[in-house]
Amino acid sequence: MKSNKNYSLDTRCVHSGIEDNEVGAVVTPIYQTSTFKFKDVDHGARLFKGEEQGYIYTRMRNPTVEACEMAVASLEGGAKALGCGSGMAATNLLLATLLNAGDHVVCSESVYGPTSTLLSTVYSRFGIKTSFVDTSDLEAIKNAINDKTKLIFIETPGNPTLVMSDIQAIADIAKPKGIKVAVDNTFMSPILQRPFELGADYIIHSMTKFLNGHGDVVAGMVVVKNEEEYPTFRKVLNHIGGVIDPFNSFLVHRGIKTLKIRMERHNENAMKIAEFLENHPKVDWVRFPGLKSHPQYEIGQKQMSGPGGMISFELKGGLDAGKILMNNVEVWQLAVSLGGVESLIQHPASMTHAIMPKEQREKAQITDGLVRLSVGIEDVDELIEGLNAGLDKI
Ligand code: LCS
Repeated sequence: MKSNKNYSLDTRCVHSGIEDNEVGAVVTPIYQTSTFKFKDVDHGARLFKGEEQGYIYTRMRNPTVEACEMAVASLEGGAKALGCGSGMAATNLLLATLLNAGDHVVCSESVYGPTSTLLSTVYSRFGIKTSFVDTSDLEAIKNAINDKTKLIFIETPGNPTLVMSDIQAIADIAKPKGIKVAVDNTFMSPILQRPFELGADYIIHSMTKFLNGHGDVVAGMVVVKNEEEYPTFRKVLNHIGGVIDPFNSFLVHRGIKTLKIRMERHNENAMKIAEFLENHPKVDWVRFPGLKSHPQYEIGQKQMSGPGGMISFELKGGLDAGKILMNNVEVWQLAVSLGGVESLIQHPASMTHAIMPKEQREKAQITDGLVRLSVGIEDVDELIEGLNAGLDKI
């Protein structure tokens, strides 16, 4: 898309990142090459010196990867994006670029398990301390900040509790203190939540989820709001490696074309399923951003344009009932990951968040009986029937 015109998200999903190429291909081709030929020695030297732009080596730049990066940067309204080999690689790139020994991070306590352990077991070894707090509570954030705080990392809605944090209010606390705000926007995608417009400085994605949307890729992305910060991020990524590859970039870029309509269907299906569960006699409680019973319902209404496809709930029979449900559902597949066209069911305490210490899980309200759904785009009545196949057995 050459024009600078501010196209709608619908149009950007289809067209962003597609650049002219020599043969006029409508879709950016897969440049499945590790390296690129120089015209002569001086040309190679100029590229390395940065005197001339061009492709050198795929860890540094690749046209297929760039097309995917441009698409995500465009959708998020950021200056640039950096494709990573997984969502965790994206989080690692963000932390490795921003933090120095002695720095302090404030992180949402309800985050994807490995994000929490990356900070508490890897970055802690380099002298970086993290306070895990309930970031839906602005006072808790203010109390956690100290004069070493460099970064507030929020995941909203948080995995798996769907606790929501007010991005704008958090940016308002951070900005006067020179603290940066990063948002993991994986659960919402740029279609449903726009962190840069709310004051965030960085966005990360596990593109394994909604952005790709088809359960066949592991990939991540860091998006930076300000162009000036991009070269530093690029340099760190070039040196720590962990880049996305051309084929996965192609697949994610293809997935993005249908992101808008997929998110609409995720919203609709999940809303109906959350209401069904909330009214079911065997269900104790449901957490879903679209339900008025959600403790941060108002925050969701303010900063999200849809509730998304993720639901957490607990059955009255706790973990034992949850196991019967998960072992007997139909259509739903018992698997981790999320955000794909296919509906998945899983048990966070023994699966995605098993790596978190039990006390930390309990503090973050990741109860042993919590069941998490990733609602896909199938026929919603059949999804409900599929859940009933398990619920009836309890
Ligand atoms: N951020 C969030 C919010 C996630 O849910 C995940 C993965 C990641 C980052 C890391 O992304 P990855 O490296 O896997 O691409 N969440 C998973 C989950 O809930 N089940 O399996 C993976």
